[in-house]
This record gives sequence, C-alpha cells and structure tokens, in this order.
Amino acid sequence: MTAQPTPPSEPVEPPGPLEPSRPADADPAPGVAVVVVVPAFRVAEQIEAVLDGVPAWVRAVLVVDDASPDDLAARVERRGEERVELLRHERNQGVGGAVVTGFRRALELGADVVVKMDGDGQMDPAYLPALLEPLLAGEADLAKGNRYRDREALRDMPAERLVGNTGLTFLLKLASGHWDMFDPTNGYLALRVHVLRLLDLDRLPRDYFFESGLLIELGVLRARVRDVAIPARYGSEPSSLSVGGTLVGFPGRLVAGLCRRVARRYFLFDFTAVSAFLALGLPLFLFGVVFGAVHWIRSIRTGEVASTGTVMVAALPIILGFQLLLQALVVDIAERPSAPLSPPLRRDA
Ligand SMILES: Nc1nc2c(ncn2[C@@H]2O[C@H](COP(=O)(O)OP(=O)(O)OP(=O)(O)O)[C@@H](O)[C@H]2O)c(=O)[nH]1
Ligand SMILES: [Mg+2]
Repeated sequence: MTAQPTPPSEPVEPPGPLEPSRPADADPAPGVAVVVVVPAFRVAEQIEAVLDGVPAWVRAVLVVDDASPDDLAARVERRGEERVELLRHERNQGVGGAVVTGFRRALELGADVVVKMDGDGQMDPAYLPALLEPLLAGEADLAKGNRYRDREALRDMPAERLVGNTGLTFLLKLASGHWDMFDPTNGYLALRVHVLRLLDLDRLPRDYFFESGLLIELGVLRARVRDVAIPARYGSEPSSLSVGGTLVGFPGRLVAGLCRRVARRYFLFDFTAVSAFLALGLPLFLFGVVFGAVHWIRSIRTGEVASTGTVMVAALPIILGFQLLLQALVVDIAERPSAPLSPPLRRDA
C-alpha cells in the first residue's frame, strides 16, 4: 500500500491583533438581565467615555464612587442617564469594596449576569458579547479576559507587570484550582448571579487581591471559569497598583487560599485519592526535610559525617513525600471543575 502523501499542513498564522467576535450593539441574549458594575476612583477623566461605550442592551450600569477625590460623581450625575445608578462610599474601601457594593445592588435588581468593568477605560466594551458568550452558552460560571493571547497589545504592558503576572498565574492556578485560566488579575469579568448568590460577599477581599480572592472562592465552590481573549488597553490613565505591594502581599494570601480550598475540598466535604496523597505525602516530606536539616547542621557543627542510615532516613521520606505531593497535584489538575454550577440561562428566542 502506497503511503498517503500527508497534506501540507496549513501554515499556522501568528495570532494577529484580536478583533471583537460580533458587533457590541447587537444584544447577545435578549431577556437576560446583564448589569455592569464600574468601580471608580480617580477616573473622572475617563468615566464618561466608559459609560458611552456600554452597549444599549445592558440593563443597568452601577458606578461605585469609592470616595474619589475628583469630580467623577458630578460628571456621572450630570449625564442624567436613567440606567446609570451612582452608588457612593463615604470612606474609600478599595476596588474590591467598590465591586462588592455593586454586586449587592445587582442582586437587588434581579440581574442574571453581573459584569465588572473598570472606570479607567482599560476594558473595551466592544468585547462584552465575547466575554458573555461562555456564560450564555452554559459553559462557565465566570468568564474573564485574558490579555496574553494578543502579542501586539501585550507589548504595551509594563515588563515588571508581565513577569509578576506570569508568576502570580501559577500560584493562583494552584490556590484556586482553575488550572485552565491565565492572567488571573485581569479585572474584566462576567459572573453568573446564580453563583454570586453562593458566595459569601464578606469574604471577598476589598483591595487589589479582589480578583484573586474571587477566583479562590469560586475554586472552593468548584465553579467553572473560562478565559476569553481580550487585548489589554493601556492609555494615559493613572494607576495606583504597586507591583512591590503585590509581590509582598499576595503570596501569603495565596497560600492561605490554597489551604482553605484543599481543606474544604479534600478533607471537609470529601475524601479522595488526593486526600490520601496529601495526608501521607506532606508529613513524610516535612519529616524528611526537618530530620535532614537537623542532622546536616549537626554534622557541619561537629564535623562528623552523617551515617548512611541517617541520610536514608532523611532522603527516603523526602523522595516518597515529594512523589505523593506531585501525584496529588496531577490528580487535582485532572479533577478541575469541568461543568458550570449554574443552570443554562433562559434566552428569549
Ligand atoms: N486604585 C484604586 N482604584 C479603585 C479604588 N476603588 C475603586 N477603584 C477602581 O478600580 C479599578 C481598578 O483600579 P486600577 O488602579 O485601574 O487597577 P489596575 O487596573 O489593576 O491597575 P492598572 O493596570 O495600573 O490600571 C479602577 O476603575 C479604579 O478607578 C481604590 O480605592 N483604589
Ligand atoms: Mg486599571
């Protein structure tokens, strides 16, 4: 039998600049109540353009003035737009605090989907239909932007942010269990209200850890998260995000989030192979490390070479423990949430 010539594989086009999948003004889901929450602080210059860009089919826009020192509230009120509601904080609560206030109001309004769109214009409303698509298609409970699919726009992202984000992404995959997602601090997100009701809003972080904290809480619930390729949009807007503060403040909270998720998933609500791997692997690994470290320091101090037995008593638990922890990781990845918690959204024909 003559070998079938393999058809020449299609040349893989490098991903060009991303384009919105459909015109933003076409209502993607008639009958579905979409509410947009805009946390606002020091964005008076950008807020009107942001509100202009929100598609007409959005049911309500909740601008949360987080005790901003500029005149953004006056600018919003001056518009007199019926669907725009201004919620004001007496005291600054941080981006997370502002979003939670908006979430609570969206619940009161009976929304089906709540969207977070920042007030500084960095989130392109033209991508709103694309962002909602995984929710409308019943594939996810939360959909969020991913800036890393568009190399063009990525060039504008500050280098330290690029590096910081990549490192943070792995830690957050581990802490939240959403192993498929990337760019976790991307604040452009849409959430099913069905799942919002399951969340303890008081647990959500008030500061820049908001997005990470939300992903961890959704991971604890085993909600499904999907990424949507949306390019970053950086303009002249000021930023108050300190990269240093992130690198210092985040890891500890991520570890706390990981412990919470693992404790609830594998010990409180269920007991699976991962629970056994962790219950065996962690003590073994820690024992080996501590035992090894103690004998190593002793042999350095005394100059005595540790016996083979001592080395084996340290090394074996480390190797075995590490293997078991790796197994737990592999199974945790394999068992990531595969279906949304939310029932399909009803859509008028
Ligand atoms: N910085 C800051 N932003 C707040 C606060 N409350 C609400 N926000 C709004 O939260 C959104 C996100 O804040 P940004 O400072 O833009 O954070 P970021 O987008 O992660 O950082 P940049 O990419 O540098 O803009 C913006 O719309 C802010 O106006 C607050 O207390 N501090
Ligand atoms: Mg911003």
